[in-house]
Amino acid sequence: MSAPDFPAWSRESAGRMEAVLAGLLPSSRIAPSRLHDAMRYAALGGGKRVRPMLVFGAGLVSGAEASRLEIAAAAVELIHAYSLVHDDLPCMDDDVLRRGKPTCHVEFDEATALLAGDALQSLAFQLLTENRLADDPRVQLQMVHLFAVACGSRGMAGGQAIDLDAVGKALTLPELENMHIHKTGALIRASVLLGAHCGEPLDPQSLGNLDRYAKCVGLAFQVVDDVLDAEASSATLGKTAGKDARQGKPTYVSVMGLARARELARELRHNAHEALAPLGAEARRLRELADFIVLRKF
Ligand code: GRG
Repeated sequence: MSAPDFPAWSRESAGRMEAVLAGLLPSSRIAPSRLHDAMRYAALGGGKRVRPMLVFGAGLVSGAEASRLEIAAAAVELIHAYSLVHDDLPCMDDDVLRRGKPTCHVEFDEATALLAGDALQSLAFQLLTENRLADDPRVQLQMVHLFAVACGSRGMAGGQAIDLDAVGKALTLPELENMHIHKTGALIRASVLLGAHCGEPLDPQSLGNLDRYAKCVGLAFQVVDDVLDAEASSATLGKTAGKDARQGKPTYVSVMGLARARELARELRHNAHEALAPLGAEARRLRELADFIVLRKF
């Protein structure tokens, strides 16, 4: 039987992620119900599930078992969901729309949203430590470590701090890139590396190629996000469009203009493909994901 095309594969992957998360998240029937309800609200029923797909795609390169990849993908998506809940809070981006529905603090309340984000983060690490993800426990420890670094002050949370500090400032291109390498890129890179480590050990060159790919798609993701923020409607994006410009946040579009930002996304896609070239047919889904990230309309 031939492999499914990318739309079918991505639909199947997103559906699988939804089912896995629904089974792993605590039930709303269990106390504290309101907190569990908010966690499920934030993590289920929406999102493109790009990061889980990167985990699955990288796992195909290293021949990883599906059950291991599902846990790694769930951990990454829980961290992503937590970051969105906290990012939307009044003390940060103060947003009311996410994934086409009211943000978590609007649907529940600020304190519940804060706790839901905290608990989603803890659950992610719980999953990585209570399930076998690699044959060698030292590799698994290394995976938890790289994930913790990617989420923390030298990764996503640090990127968010740089972002908050940048409001109203004119950043240079290297400064903007540094912010996004941390804020968006770190978790995307961790997704690819976690997926790869779930399988057979890869040689350092292959791991290096995957890392280069991840850095390119991480940056491309943000460049495209900025282009869409400038071009698309809130209805298409499922979140408030045009907000960055209104808040005086530097973006790729404000720093280099729309045409050059589009060109940069194309260059990064090309570089991502180049990084995958030595990995052969097993890297097909990662190649298609780079295309999806750059060509998406939402
Ligand atoms: C609060 C610690 C902390 C971090 C927040 C990632 C992040 C840092 C904030 C998200 C805000 C944002 C809009 C960032 C730009 C890029 C991005 C991560 C967009 C949202 O990701 P998608 O498009 O969302 O993958 P879906 O809903 O499809 O999962």
